Amino acid sequence: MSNNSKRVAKGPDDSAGKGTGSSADSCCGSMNRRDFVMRAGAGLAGAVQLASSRLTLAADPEARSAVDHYVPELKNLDPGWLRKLYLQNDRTALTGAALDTLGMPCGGIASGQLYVRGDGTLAHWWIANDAYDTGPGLMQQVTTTQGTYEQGYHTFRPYSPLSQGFAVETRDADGTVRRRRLDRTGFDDINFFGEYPVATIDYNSDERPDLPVGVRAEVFSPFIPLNTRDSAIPVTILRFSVSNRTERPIDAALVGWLQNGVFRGKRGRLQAATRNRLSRSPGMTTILMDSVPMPDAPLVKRQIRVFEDFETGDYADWQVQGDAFGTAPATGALPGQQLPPLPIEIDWDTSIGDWQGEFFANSFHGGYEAKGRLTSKPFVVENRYIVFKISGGFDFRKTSINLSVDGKLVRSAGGAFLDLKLRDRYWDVTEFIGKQARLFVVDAGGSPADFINVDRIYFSDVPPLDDELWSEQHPQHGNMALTALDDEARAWTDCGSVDDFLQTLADGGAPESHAETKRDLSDDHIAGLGSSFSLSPGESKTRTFLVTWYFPNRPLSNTRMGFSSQVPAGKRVGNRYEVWYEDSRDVAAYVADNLDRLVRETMLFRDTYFESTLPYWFLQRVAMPLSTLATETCQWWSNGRFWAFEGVGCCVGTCTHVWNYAQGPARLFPDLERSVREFQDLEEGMDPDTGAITARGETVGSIPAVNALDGQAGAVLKAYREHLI
Ligand SMILES: [Ca+2]
Ligand SMILES: [Ca+2]
Repeated sequence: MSNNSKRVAKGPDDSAGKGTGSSADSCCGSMNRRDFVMRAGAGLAGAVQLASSRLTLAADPEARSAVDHYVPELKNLDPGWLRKLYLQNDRTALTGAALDTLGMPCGGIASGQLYVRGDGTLAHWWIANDAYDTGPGLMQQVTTTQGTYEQGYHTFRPYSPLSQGFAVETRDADGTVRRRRLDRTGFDDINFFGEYPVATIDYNSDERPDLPVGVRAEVFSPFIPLNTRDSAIPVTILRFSVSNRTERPIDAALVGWLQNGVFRGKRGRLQAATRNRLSRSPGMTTILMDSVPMPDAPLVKRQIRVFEDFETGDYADWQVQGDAFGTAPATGALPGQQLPPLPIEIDWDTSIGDWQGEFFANSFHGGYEAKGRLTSKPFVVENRYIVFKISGGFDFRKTSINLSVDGKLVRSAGGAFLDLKLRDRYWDVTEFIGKQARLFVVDAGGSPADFINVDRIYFSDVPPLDDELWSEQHPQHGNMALTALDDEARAWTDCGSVDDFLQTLADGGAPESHAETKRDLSDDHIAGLGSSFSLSPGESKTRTFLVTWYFPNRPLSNTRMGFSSQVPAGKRVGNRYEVWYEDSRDVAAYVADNLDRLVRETMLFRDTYFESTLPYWFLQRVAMPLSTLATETCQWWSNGRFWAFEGVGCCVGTCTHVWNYAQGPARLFPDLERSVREFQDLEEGMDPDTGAITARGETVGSIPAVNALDGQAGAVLKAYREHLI
C-alpha cells in the first residue's frame, strides 16, 4: 500500500480497535467506549499519535480531502495488489515460522475451548471451565487455573499445559524402524491449511526425506449448520491418512499420547489422584481420564524459596540499566505515580499498595517517561512455580516481568487492568525444571501508564492458591478421554515419559499394560494408544482418534467486568452437553456411532463454502469469525441459553449492541440466537413496564445494568430476523 493509504488508515474511527462504541453503554460505566479505552491506559499514546496524524493530513495538500472525509478519493493502491484481491482459488498453505504462532479452534462450539496449532498439536486447553475470561484485548494476558498466559492482539505460540501428540512409525521387511513425531520436531516442511472448521496439515521433510510414507492430518470438530447439537460436541477429531510412497509393503503405526489434565491447576492443593482406565468396545479403544479423592494423601508442603523481596533496600543482586528503577527499591508510590485520571467516576481504588515488607522495585523513578531494566542473576529452575507480586501498566510488551530460559524469552507478565495493588501472579514452569534461567523486569514505555512495580519473587512446588477439597461439584471436576477408532489398538494407561515411551516402542518393546492406573495429582500421568496397519505399495489408510471431554460444572463468570477473577463465585449454569452425555467416553461412543455422517456433513459445509467463486482470502476471512463460537468467548448453558463475552473477553453478558454485529450464528445455528431473545432480551433483560431492554444478561457486581439505544434497536431487529428465519 502507498504511504498515503497507510496514513489514512489511521483515521480516528480505527483508533480504538473494533470501534464499536457509539453507545451510552460501555464496558465499564456510563461513558463512550472509545473514550474509555483510549484514556484508560495504552490508548493515551494512541490519542497523541492520532492527533499528530490528523495534523499531518491537514498539512498535506494531496490528502486534504481526507480531513473532510477521512477516506480520500484517490487511494493510490498498488494495481498488482488490487488484482490479487480478485483471484479465485488462490489456496495457500501456512508454513515455516507462521506455524509457531497460529492456532485454530478445533472443539465443538460453546463446549469449552481447544486449539490446533500449526504443527497439528493441541493447545489452549480451556476445556474444564478454567478460563474465566479471555481479558479485554488490551490486556494481552489471561489468568487461568494454570497460571498467567498470553492472549489478545499480538502473536505468540498457543500455550499447552498438557503433554499431547502423535507419532508415525514405519517398519520395513528388513526390520528398519523409522519414527517421527507429527510436529515440528519430526518434520521440517509442514503445510497448514486453515479452512474453518477443518485444519488440514501435510507433513513433509526436506532434511529427512527417507520416511517411506506420507502423512496428512485433518483436525476438526463436527460443524453442521442447522444442527447445533452435533456442532457442539466436546470432541476434537484427528484423522490421519498415511500413504505408502514406495514399491514395497510397509508396516506402519500411529501412536498418540495424552496427559490426564483433570484438576491439573490444583496440583499440590487438592488431595486427589488422577486415574486412567482402559476400555474396549466394538470399533473403539478408549482411555478414560478422571480423578478420585485421596483424603489421606499428603498435600505438598507449601515450601517456598524466596528469590528476591528487595528488603535489603538495594539492587545488589540485580543488574540495573536505565533510570526508571532508580538506584534503590522504593518504599511507596513515587511523586506523581498514579494512573492517568479517568474521565468517569468509578469507585475503584487505583492507589499503589499491598507490597510486601518495606521495599519493592518501582520503575517510576524519574516519572513515567523513564525507561530501564533490572536483570537478575542466573539461576536454575528447580520448582514448578514462579510467584511474584506485580502491578503497573498492563501492556506487558512495554512494562513487564519476564523469564528467559537458556537465553530465550519464555514468559512475560504485566500489571492488571486499572489495579495498582501488587497482586500475586504466577507461572507454571514445570517444563523448564533443571534449566538455566534469568528474570528481568522491564519498563520500555514512556507514556503515562508505563511503569511497573515488582516485589517478593519466590519459587514453589504449589501454586499460590487455597487448598480445596475434592468435590464432584467443583468447576474443574470432570473427565477427558483419548480414543482410537480401532478395537485392537495397543493401549497404555501410564506410559511414563513420552520420549522413553516412543523409544521403547521403536525398540520393539512396550510399557506394561494395565486396565487402570492412578498417580498422585502432582505427577504427570500420560496415556498412549497405538494403531497398527500394513500398507501395500501405493496404498493409503486412514486412522481416526478422538479427544473428548466432559466438565459439566460451568459456573457463571460475571464477577467484576469479567476479567482478573481467578475463581468465579457465580452460580452453576452448566454446559449444554451434560444433557446429552454421561461422560467423555460416552461422547466418544456417540461420535464413533455417527462418524460417517458427522464427517460427511462437516466436509460438505467446508467444501461447499470454500469452493465458492469468491476469492479464497475473502472466504477465509469471513469464516474466521465463526470459529469464535468454538472458543471460551461463547457458552451454551444446560438450560439451552447461549451466553457470551463481547469478543476477546471484555465484557460479560451477551451485550446487546456488540452482538448486534454477529450475523453468522443466527443463520447457521438459529436456536442459539433465539435463546438469547427468549432468555435475555424478551425475558430477564426486559422491563415489562417500559419495554426497555438492558444491555447485558445475568450481570452482577460492578457491571451497571444500563440500556443501550443501539442495543435496544438491535434487539427489535434481531427479534424480527429470528421471526423471518
Ligand atoms: Ca519487599
Ligand atoms: Ca516508564
